[in-house]
Amino acid sequence: MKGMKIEMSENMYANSEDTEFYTRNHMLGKGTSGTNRDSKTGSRCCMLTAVCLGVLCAVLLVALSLLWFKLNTEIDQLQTSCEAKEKNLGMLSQLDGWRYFRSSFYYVSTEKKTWNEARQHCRERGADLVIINSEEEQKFIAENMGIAWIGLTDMDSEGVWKWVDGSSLTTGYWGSGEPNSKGDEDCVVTGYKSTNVKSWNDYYCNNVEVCICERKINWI
Ligand code: 2F8
Ligand code: CA
Repeated sequence: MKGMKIEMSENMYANSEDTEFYTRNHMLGKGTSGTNRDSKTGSRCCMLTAVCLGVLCAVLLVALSLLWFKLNTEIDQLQTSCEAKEKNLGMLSQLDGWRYFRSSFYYVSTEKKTWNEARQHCRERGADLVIINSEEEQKFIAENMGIAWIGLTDMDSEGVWKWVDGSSLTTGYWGSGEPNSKGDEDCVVTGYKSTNVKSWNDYYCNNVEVCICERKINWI
């Protein structure tokens, strides 16, 4: 008897859970197969999201490709126009004695002057004595110009070589045994008795020599 009672009450609970499930789904309009429909709706949602993502990726890919193509075309055009400008500058500079090399114009004076006078001569032409920043630049100068003043001096502090813009010397192209000043050779010439790249000599500033002026181009 006691066992039957327990069974009956369990059935009652089971029935009441069924009723609750039916009522809830009925009210929601799902009927008894709601779980099935939920999963169908869910997978449709997933598919839609996947399609949307796919379309988005494709659009992005096309946009990036177009942008890449446009940038490359513009870079090519700029390069061509820069090359043409450089060529024109090279040709123009030869007309009035200035020579063009890697964003600078160079000019060798015809008159011989002391280092200070030479610097003044360059400045009057919107330039200054040459500052040599690379081996390529030194090679260009060594190949095209003879012995001449450059914009390097230790007149402010013996043995401390400074360029005319105040920057320190990092790489020097000194000739063999140079610099050898005992305090009286504070200015520098290039091409001293040599056409080698390494041809600098520290020299008396009051000697008279031709000079190399450099005028940098500001492209901006
Ligand atoms: O006139 C100064 C000049 O004299 C010599 O060159 C001829 C020195 N060279 C050597 O001692 C190798 C230069 O250093 C010096 O500046
Ligand atoms: Ca010397």
